[in-house]
Amino acid sequence: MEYIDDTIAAISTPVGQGGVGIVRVSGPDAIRIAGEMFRGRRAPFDISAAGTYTMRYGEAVDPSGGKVIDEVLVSVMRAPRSYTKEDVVEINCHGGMATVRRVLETVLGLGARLAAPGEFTKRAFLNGRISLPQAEAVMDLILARTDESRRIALDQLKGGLSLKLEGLRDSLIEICAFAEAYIDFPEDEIEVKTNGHMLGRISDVRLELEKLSRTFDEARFFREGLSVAIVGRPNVGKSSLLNAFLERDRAIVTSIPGTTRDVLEEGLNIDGLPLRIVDTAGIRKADEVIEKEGIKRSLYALDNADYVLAVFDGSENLTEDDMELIELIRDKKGVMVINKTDLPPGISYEAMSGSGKKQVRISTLTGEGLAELKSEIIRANLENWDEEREGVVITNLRQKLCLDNAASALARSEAALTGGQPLEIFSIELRDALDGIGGLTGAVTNDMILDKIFSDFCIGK
Ligand SMILES: Nc1nc2c(ncn2[C@@H]2O[C@H](COP(=O)(O)OP(=O)(O)OP(=O)(O)O)[C@@H](O)[C@H]2O)c(=O)[nH]1
Ligand SMILES: [Mg+2]
Repeated sequence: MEYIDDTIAAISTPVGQGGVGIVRVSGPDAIRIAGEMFRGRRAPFDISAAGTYTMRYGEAVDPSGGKVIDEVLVSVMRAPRSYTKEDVVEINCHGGMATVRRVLETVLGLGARLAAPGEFTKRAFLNGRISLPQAEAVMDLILARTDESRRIALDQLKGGLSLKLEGLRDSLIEICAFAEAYIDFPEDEIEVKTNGHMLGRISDVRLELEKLSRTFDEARFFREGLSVAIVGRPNVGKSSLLNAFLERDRAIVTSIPGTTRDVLEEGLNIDGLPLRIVDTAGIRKADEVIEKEGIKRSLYALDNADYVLAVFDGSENLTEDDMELIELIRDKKGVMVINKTDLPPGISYEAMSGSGKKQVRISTLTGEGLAELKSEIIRANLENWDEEREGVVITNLRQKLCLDNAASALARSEAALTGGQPLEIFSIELRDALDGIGGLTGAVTNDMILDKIFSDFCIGK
């Protein structure tokens, strides 16, 4: 891995007005540069004499003319105990755009290079201070908007995921070495007993990888929100359900079928799980242009939702439109919501049970069943979450793909072994799995992948 050993600098605080702005400098010249533009407030002070983890109050000056740029606090963190494991200096100045920029320009004028997005964190990774998932957790933490996503990112920053994967990798390496010893000494026929032992260990690792991979969706729900579409034929009470969830009259509700014409999205929080809930136009055979367009959008929302609430009117018999909806949602994750339980029942529950989906009976009018519906949404989407939130979770698609690749390579290695194929094939698949895991943690990687990961970061981190 190519490592560029120069000094980089960037503004680490958001660009705009703020109380304080920070220019961060990292690399072999960081302390020299800070020294050349710093003047102690009362007595002269040489930054290069400052101890690690110290902060100095003074003025940033233009080294050419000696003009004062701003009052500053300069903190010094010496290698290797810094964010990047290099010498790091942070110049705290007033947080105005002109001031922060001027300080940065001065630092660049003294020989630093403007840092690329994520370059400080990339150095922390290349210098071995953090693993790749930890680097990604830094970005997740910066982007976290809910308390739960903050907690997930922080957990990953602690390095639990890499630690766990390292353990799994070690046990695969052992099996691999074992198998390769047999390849090198073919006269020692591999025993059926050892075969079974290796198979058992491999499938244990594969199950662990698959379980980790599944945590991705659930973690994503916390980060981006679970998208929930309320669908059904007209007049069953979809908009009423949205309003009941939000506890306000957000959507127009009337007794005229076809009231809702467009999709309507709102944010909602259930037990800390953020939902993006969408009310849609009633789906039926329609001729009118606006309604047809509305229904098109309903179908799109249905397709794109993580979870659907299929609403039915419990006071009426199932109609053809209802039957078609049941068909439409057959392969979607979701629940049947039977509304209007305050009215005399007219629906045949048996006719619905063929769908295989769970039914929840509610009345948006009286509020009956709403709590049960909420807990069903949580239950269905966060089945293993309680257990997982204490452990490690997968937070991005890159990590998930690495895991899935590793798991399928392991499945192939198992098939090779049980199918009596040559051990070479078995060992190639095992090595593929090892590469998948190594790619996740960053033990095996290349410049292109790293550039892709870090280019998504913000500048100054
Ligand atoms: N009795 C009773 N009436 C309800 C209930 N929920 C909704 N309604 C009534 O059903 C009618 C339709 O409600 P909406 O919420 O507009 O139905 P919708 O599914 O959004 O209808 P479209 O927008 O036309 O697709 C209104 O007159 C509501 O007052 C309920 O739980 N009980
Ligand atoms: Mg409506």
